[in-house]
Amino acid sequence: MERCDKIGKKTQGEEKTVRLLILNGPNLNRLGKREPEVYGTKSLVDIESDILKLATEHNVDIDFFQSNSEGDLIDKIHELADSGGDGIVFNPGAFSHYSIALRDAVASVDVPVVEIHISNIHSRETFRHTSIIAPVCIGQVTGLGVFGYELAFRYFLSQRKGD
Ligand code: CA2
Repeated sequence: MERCDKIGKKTQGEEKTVRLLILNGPNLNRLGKREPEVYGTKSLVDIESDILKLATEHNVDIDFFQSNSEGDLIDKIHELADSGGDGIVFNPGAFSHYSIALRDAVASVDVPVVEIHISNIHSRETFRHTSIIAPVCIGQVTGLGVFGYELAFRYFLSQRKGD
């Protein structure tokens, strides 16, 4: 059974275009600088350039956005949805654990969202065990390191119309 409708739009030449957003919340712009034992050694720029390479190979229209501000993340979610985007790979960072406003933003759009965490939030401090955003996402990847971004990206690829 499909978890969500197939994504993407047919263009004239029957090629399917898919538009995805890789969205990162607070402090993720600091990746690679500290705590490599928890988050690995890659910077956010490294992660984004790996995904951009994949997106180019698979003809996916991709956008990247990181912000430390709740409101900017909310605006970006609305913007992607209102402009007919197909999916969001979202690491909400610490907002996962307490931002009702971000949860509401995800719930307010039709666009499927996959939540990702680099670390395993369930094996860390108790305050990280709950994501209040996860229940309004179609799924969550946690604890698989930065590979989680690629897995979520590939999930959306698998959902492309005609694939
Ligand atoms: O594991 C994840 O991806 C997290 O979303 C990362 C957040 C954390 O608050 C979540 O509980 C789990 C932290 C963002 C990055 O924080 C840094 C801390 C030190 C060095 C670099 C980044």
